[in-house]
Formats: sequence, C-alpha cells, structure tokens
Amino acid sequence: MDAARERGVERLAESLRSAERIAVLTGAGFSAESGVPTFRDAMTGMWAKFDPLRLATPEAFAADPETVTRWYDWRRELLASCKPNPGHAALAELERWSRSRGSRLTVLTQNVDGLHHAAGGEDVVELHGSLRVWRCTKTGREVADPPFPFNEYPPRSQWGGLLRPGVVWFGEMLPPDAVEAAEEALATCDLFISAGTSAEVHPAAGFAQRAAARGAATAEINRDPTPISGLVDVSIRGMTGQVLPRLLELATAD
Ligand code: BV8
Repeated sequence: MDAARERGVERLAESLRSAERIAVLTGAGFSAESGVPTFRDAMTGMWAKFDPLRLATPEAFAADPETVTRWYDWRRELLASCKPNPGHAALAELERWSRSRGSRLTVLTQNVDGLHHAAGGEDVVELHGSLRVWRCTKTGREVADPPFPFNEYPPRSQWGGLLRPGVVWFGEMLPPDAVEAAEEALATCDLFISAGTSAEVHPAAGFAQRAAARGAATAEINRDPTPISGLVDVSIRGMTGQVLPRLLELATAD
C-alpha cells in the first residue's frame, strides 16, 4: 500500500478505536470487486449501457414495463453469481468488533445487491431497497426472491397486478424505516465513513456534510475523487476490497 494511503488508513484506524457510534455509507464501488457493475464505470457501468437514469424510474416502468423488468431480472441473474468480497467481510468483522467493545457500527448502503448481509453484516440499512424483493403494483405485497428468470415480462403477481423490483427509483422516496434508521445514525455518529460511492445520488450524497456539520469525524475510501473528497477529514484513494482489510487489521490490533 502506498505511503499516503497507509497513513490515511492509520489515521482512520485511530478514529475507529476511539469512536462509539460509527456510520458507514457504501455505494456501488463497494460491490465492484464482487463483479457487480457500478453505475458510472465506463466499460462495465450501466450508465453507459442502459442509462439507469432513464430506466430506474417509475415513468420508464409505466411506459415500458417489459424492458424495465427484463433489465432488473438480468441484473438479478448477474447477482446470483456475485459473492461478497474482502471489503464486505472486513466491514462485517468491524461491525462485530465494534459491538464487542460496546460501540456500534451501522452500514447505510445504497446497494440493492444484499452482499453486506451475505457477508454477515447485521446492522445494515438498505437505503435504496433490494433487488431480491419484488412488489405487487396492485396490493403492494412483497415477494422475496421469486424464482428467476421470470417466464413473462412484465411478471404478473398472484394478486392480479404486475411485479416491480423492490428498489427505490429516481424520483421515489426512500423507505420510511430506512430513512428513520439513517437519520438516527447520522444524528448520533461520532465517526462517518463514505466508502465506494460517487457521492452524487441524493439524499445519501449529503450525509457526509451533515455528519461533519454535527462535529463527527469524517472519512472517505474511494477509487476516484468525489465531491466530498475535499470535505472529509481523511480521504483515502483506494479499492475498498484492499483498504478495508488493512483498516480492520490496524483498528483491531491489540
Ligand atoms: C428522493 C436503486 C425525494 C435503483 C438507486 C438533490 C439534488 C439533486 C438531485 C436530487 C436531490 N434530491 C433528490 C434528487 C433526485 C435524485 C438524485 O439524486 N439524482 C442524482 C442523479 C442527481 N434522487 C432521488 O430521486 C432519490 N429520491 O430523493 O426522493 C425527491 C425526489 C425528487 C426530487 C427531490 C426529492 C432516490 C435515489 C435512489 C435511486 N436509486 N438505486 C437501481 O439500483 O436500479 S441509486 C443508484 O445509484 C444505486 O443505488 C447506486 O448506488 C447509485 C449510484 O451511485 P454510487 O453507488 O455512488 O455508484 P456509482 O457507480 O455512481 O459510483 C461508484 C463509485 O465507486 C465511483 O466513485 C468509483 O470511483 C468508486 N469505485 C469503483 N470501484 C471501486 C470504487 N471505490 C472503491 N473501491 C472500488 N473497488
């Protein structure tokens, strides 16, 4: 690990050891090393291929439910072969380590892939819903992990409606229970870490600023610079799958 990155990780490990309430915001970059395409990477990102801003909206689903549900079922099938990476495992271990010393670490994820839970994370808030849950457009009732691929697009629900993915589309409100949990973490954290996110999708993009305004220590771990890189106390340029294990090692060393 290069010297500047190592120094940043050492500083963040120190903050972790003295923090009592930690909030970690994660985005698509956290799952990139698991093979899940992010929204912005030119070669693999879905912005280039499918323009999520166009497809990830209620309007697109209303206009063309077949294309939208095919896209989400394709992503769901892709996810089936994706496993948590060392970054997910290290973060789940940091959560357990925090709990063992009487502090608390909450993961606020923008990802809909379920990989934090798959890695053993427990205190995880899915801000943008989950691709594993599909919801009836008529009754709002949810179906967890419906068999894929669907045999028709758009898939019909058993209650006479259509099935839509249980994710938050652009222009939709975040789930109230997720908002409540995120607000509680933001209001009480003394350390806020943003990891693997472009910090451009709201309201999550504003979390670092809000934590800093309350006096929490702030840090970012990201491959590329983002709009919050200049705002946080510690900005670590790196891959979460490599930085998180090193952070765990330094933070938990006796
Ligand atoms: C809402 C589910 C009320 C669907 C997603 C204020 C200002 C401006 C706009 C708005 C605003 N308030 C609301 C908006 C509108 C909108 C918005 O933010 N638009 C953006 C485009 C400007 N927000 C909303 O509509 C939200 N709803 O606020 O309701 C409202 C509504 C309208 C108007 C006002 C208020 C709902 C947003 C949720 C949308 N749903 N996902 C699906 O998955 O299909 S968001 C979607 O984008 C994913 O969740 C994904 O996570 C996210 C993209 O962001 P990132 O996660 O950061 O991923 P990205 O690819 O962008 O970046 C990856 C990063 O990782 C990069 O920086 C890269 O360098 C880094 N990286 C890559 N590999 C690695 C790595 N880092 C480390 N290690 C690596 N290995």
